[in-house]
Amino acid sequence: MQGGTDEVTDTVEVVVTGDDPVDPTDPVASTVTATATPSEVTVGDTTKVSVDVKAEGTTPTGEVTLTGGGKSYGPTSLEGGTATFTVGPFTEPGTVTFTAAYAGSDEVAAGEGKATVTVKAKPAPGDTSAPETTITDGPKGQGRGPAATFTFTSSEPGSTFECSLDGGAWAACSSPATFTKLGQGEHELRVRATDKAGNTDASPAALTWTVDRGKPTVKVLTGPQATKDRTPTVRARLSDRYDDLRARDVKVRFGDRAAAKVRVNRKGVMVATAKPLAPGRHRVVLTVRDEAGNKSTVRFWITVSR
Ligand SMILES: [Ca+2]
Ligand SMILES: [Ca+2]
Ligand SMILES: [Ca+2]
Repeated sequence: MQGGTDEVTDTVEVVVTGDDPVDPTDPVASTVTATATPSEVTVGDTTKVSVDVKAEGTTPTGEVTLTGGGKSYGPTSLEGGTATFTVGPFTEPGTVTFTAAYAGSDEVAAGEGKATVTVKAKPAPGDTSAPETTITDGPKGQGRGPAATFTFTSSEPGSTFECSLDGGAWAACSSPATFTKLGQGEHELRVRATDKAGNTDASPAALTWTVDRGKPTVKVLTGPQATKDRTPTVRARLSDRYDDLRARDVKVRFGDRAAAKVRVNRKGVMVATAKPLAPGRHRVVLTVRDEAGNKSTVRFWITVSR
């Protein structure tokens, strides 16, 4: 390659004659403008960055490379002075700056421009499902206590709770919750959770229990009389306001021995039969305990005659 080209190697002597400089002509300055449209996106989105290269007196040609967000795009040829890039998708929220580098051409100098894209976090998906409420602890069955303590949970962390005792108005409560001065009889606690989005459990958790501070009533029907029966029978009528008393709730002793057999029918009539007794007087102790733990004891003598 000899003269007439722009290339200069160290084997070529360039001889300058006269005052006019030899080509190349000085390239004109470029103005590089990068624009993101849209410039505000959400995680997972892509966007477009268009790069315009302008120069006085000419429409620049050549290539543009775009870098930003840890990626490189292009090089892409200018068309009509413009190159367009699709960038993303963006993986995390923040601000990403893209640098458009125009490589320049024979006539137009290289240049750079920057565009900024703001990436917003994805909004939390709308929570429209209600939490589920569970009472995890509380009084069971029947108890004597005028106070009762409950623990409860929600299927959704951060939930708030409301409690309703015995059909009363819902009131804010938190676990553990204690209710005091409970009267005798059946009680019901209902608990419902509301999640952070405001959804309330439409099927409250409920627990029923009975406060019973009354002793069972024991009325001896037959027993304290003299008998020739070596295995005498004692009969008593048992009742309790809140408990259906069964044989397991009853203990009968004849002297120092437990009864051979104790039965309680559905009407609350107890029949206890002694193990064989020696002739003489024997102390009978009849103890009845209701589910809440209230206890009644009846004592009398039975005489077994010869
Ligand atoms: Ca929910
Ligand atoms: Ca529920
Ligand atoms: Ca009772």
